[in-house]
Amino acid sequence: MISCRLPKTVSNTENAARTRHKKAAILRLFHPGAIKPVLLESGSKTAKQLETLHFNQSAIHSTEVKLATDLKRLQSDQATLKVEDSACSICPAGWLLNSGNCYYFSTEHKYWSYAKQACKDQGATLIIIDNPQKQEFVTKNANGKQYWIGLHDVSNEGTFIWVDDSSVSYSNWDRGEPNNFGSGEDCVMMLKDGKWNDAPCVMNEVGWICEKKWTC
Ligand SMILES: [Ca+2]
Ligand SMILES: [Ca+2]
Repeated sequence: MISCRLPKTVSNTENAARTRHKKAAILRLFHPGAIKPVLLESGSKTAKQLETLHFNQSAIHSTEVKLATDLKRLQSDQATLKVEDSACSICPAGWLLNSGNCYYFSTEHKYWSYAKQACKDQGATLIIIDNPQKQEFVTKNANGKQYWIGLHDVSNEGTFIWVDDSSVSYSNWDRGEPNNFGSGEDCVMMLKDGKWNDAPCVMNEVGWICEKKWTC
């Protein structure tokens, strides 16, 4: 006996059942009970993002405040530097500026070692005249007086050195000088016309010239 299998057909009853099932699934999905957790999770994420944004905003604000403070400090520093810079062209009261150095021509008159110490006390040294331009400057400002300069041969007779122990590369000796006259002359003074003369270090009644670099 031959059996004949007919293609399976979906009955109306099955179709209706499937439709009901789909509807039920959709209703479950959009049921307040199902939507609430989704919304809660979404709200939680948004709150977290807002919190992060707020934190970042606070950090930016703090940075802005710090930058504003830094800017004020820099502007203040700049103003101070400007004041100091303008002071760079002015030597202390009573000193003369020449080629980046300040010079003091004493009104007192003392012996050489006193003069040396007096300059040291002012953060300076007895002048070292190591070029003709500096010589011209001090000659012009000598006002017809004699001044001790930072040259001597105290350590080694006949070998003159400057107070910073440098040797002599430029000189402006008067005629016949240095002559180590009499009982000895180991300290050098600048005569009224700017020429140099070795003289007794203990000789009083001589002024002195101090020199110091003016730095900013
Ligand atoms: Ca001498
Ligand atoms: Ca002499």
